Amino acid sequence: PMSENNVWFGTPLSQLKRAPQCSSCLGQLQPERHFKILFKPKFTDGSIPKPFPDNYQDRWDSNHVRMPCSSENLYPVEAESGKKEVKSRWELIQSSLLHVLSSSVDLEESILHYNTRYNKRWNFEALHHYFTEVLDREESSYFFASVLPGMVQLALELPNICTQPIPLLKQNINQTIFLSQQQLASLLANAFFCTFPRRNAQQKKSEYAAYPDINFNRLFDGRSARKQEKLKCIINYFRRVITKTPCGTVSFTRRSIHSADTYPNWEQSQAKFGKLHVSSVGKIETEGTGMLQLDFANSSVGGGVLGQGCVQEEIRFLICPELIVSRLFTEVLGKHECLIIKGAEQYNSYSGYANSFRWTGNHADKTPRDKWRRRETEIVALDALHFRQAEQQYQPEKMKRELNKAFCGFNENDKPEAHVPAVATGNWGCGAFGGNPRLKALIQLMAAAETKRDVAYFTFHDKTLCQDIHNMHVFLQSQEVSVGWCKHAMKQATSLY
Ligand code: AR6
Repeated sequence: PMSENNVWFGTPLSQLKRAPQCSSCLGQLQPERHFKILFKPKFTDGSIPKPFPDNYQDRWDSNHVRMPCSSENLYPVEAESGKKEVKSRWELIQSSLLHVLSSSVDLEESILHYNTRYNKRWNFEALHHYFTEVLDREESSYFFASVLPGMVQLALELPNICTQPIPLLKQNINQTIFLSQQQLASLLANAFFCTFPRRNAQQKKSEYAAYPDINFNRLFDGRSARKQEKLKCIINYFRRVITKTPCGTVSFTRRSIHSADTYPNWEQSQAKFGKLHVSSVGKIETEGTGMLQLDFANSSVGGGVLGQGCVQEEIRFLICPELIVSRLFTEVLGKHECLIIKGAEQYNSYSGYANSFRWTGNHADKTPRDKWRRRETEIVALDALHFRQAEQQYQPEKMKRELNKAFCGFNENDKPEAHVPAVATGNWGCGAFGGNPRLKALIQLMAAAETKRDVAYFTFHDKTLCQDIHNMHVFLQSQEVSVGWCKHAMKQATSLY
């Protein structure tokens, strides 16, 4: 039943597996070696999960996030005598933020008070523009009278909200961190006020050089219209969480498959292609609810969300700002790694893309929660290779890298097939990263076949691509082509590269 006007082909979306319908029953949430749970995993209806342990534990080392409220967080200040001395930076932060802040100029001054080194280097143009030109006077005074004090309180409550040291998700270690949405909000408020220590230095040798930046100073800088839309998303998020603290949780899992023999021997693979829904309309985050949703990531997760970037990954992080917290503790992804985030809530609606991206208002997320209080939204951050020269992507080792990366993202070890939701994806690595969508579609279909997942593929308005991917899939299925044969054929076809 195909015509030129078809917007989708293949299996109807309604026949692909999604959570929660396909989910297996979760056991009791409890700490394990690779599970760090920062709250008490006993949930009572509607209440906010309580931090665990009861009292703040300070840990100032290279395996944990260095917290702004640590007693070891010291800062040089000039004493009245003119002599330099070191003071508790948290005290400095508290006293600056507890001033009455009634304009963005006050806010800038406060932030710089404990970031004096950046006095001349940071610029707050976007922030000033937002509060003087984008918001009208009334909206602006509402922010400084009602929202900002709530944000300050949320930030300064950090030692009562995040009591347990937060481990860093370092390369080559499989680990999951569970945080409550309240904890995420407090961490994000601190990021907004640029309080995280050691995260501003940009040098190659600085301690966090292999981590994304987390303090929001970059978001405040410059004149671009994009920043104004980003600020609308962020401020709406804070308005929401200070009005009503969300009671859910979110988990962040670093999955690292470093042993080569865990990867399929692609050329020997007998796996057959599964179901495909391919559509030129629809988006991963809307039509793909309950599926494993791809984040077309940068190895530094979140990419340019705090800067100029405004494509798939950045937009996802802006509509679901809790994702931004991953930047606090996720070391740059290695080639055999991905980050899986379960439970992030969507707070913002949007339209457009890149320069036409606009915040279009608040979004009320109705996604059900699982037994561990996470929204049934699963996102996998997968960084494709960035091809500056198109021919490079056909080199066998590049194709293998992308196959293995996709495998790492899709693989749920031994979970029975009935319990793995479909993958919701699209032109992964084919925008900013310059990949060929026909090759990348095939690579993703192969990895999905190997991990027994069905695929929902959104071509983002490209009807020809939609038809082509469908035709390719029909051929592969009707000829009962195996993944191994396919890999072999790709090698032959690209032997010139
Ligand atoms: N749903 C489905 N498809 C989409 C959506 C969506 N919501 N948004 C975009 N597309 P790109 P990359 C399609 O360029 O090439 C970021 O800065 C659309 O066709 O975001 O992997 C990251 O941080 C688009 O052209 O992904 C990385 O640094 C295509 O997906 C870098 O970009 C690719 O989107 C990753 O670049």
